[in-house]
Amino acid sequence: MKLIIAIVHDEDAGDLIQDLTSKQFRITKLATTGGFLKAGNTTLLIGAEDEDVDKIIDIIKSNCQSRKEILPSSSPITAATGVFISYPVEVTVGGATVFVVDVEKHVKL
Ligand code: 2BA
Repeated sequence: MKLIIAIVHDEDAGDLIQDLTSKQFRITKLATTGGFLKAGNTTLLIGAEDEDVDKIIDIIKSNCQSRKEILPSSSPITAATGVFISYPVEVTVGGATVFVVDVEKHVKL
């Protein structure tokens, strides 16, 4: 068994969850925050049989698109001008960031 940890954009999460659950995959949704942008994203925990992993990754791929996000960034106040300059930085976020890890034991009590 594997645990798939998928970090996806909040806007893609609803359709992805709908698609996964309609195909009988079990998921847990966590509200998470990206360390770099400090913006909300969604992390899904998906316990899956080994033979389903590629199928699930395909479903994630078909529901999650990459996006450009603008990160406001500021230069320090310069001694010469005393001016605080703000300039945007563009980063490309996702599709999805996916980790697949081995599950040593899975029990339901
Ligand atoms: P964030 O950490 O908010 O990162 C958002 C996007 O900012 C990243 O998109 C990447 O394009 C850029 N970015 C992140 N760190 C950067 C850095 N040090 N320098 C320059 N650009 C940087 P993605 O790579 O698609 O990541 C989307 C979200 O997935 C991340 O949100 C984070 O929550 C998660 N993530 C990505 N890689 C991870 C990893 N190795 N471990 C844990 N979480 C990860």
